[in-house]
Amino acid sequence: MKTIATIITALALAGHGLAVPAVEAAGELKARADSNVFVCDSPRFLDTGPCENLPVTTDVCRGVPANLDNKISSISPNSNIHCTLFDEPNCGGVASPDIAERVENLSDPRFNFNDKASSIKCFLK
Ligand SMILES: *[C@@H]1O[C@H](CO)[C@@H](O)[C@H](O)[C@H]1NC(C)=O
Ligand SMILES: [Ca+2]
Repeated sequence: MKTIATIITALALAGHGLAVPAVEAAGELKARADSNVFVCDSPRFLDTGPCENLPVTTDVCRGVPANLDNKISSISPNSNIHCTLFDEPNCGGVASPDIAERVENLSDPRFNFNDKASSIKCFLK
């Protein structure tokens, strides 16, 4: 037979369980946006290596294409977004500092993320 304490604990846990989906549901209401991030193998967006205009959905992690994996040296998010690079797939491992405008050279000590990115996640400004 359940004691009063067990029932109260169960009710408290159930209350907590209800609160989590409510928060997530609120998050779902926040608009996601499709945008783009321009990235290049070379610093200064030079065409001495491949460049790509990557489609991104805000708040959703995406992988860096194989031809630019561990190679991105310059990056320019669209003006409505800011982005974080990650050195592992699925936005794992080490995260870069926030990238809110074009960065011509990811070797810059403020970023120190040259030739490291394997995934990227962007957010609406
Ligand atoms: C990029 O930044 C690094 C570190 O400051 C520097 O050594 C390198 O010369 C820069 N590359 C270009 C192309 O500006
Ligand atoms: Ca590079």
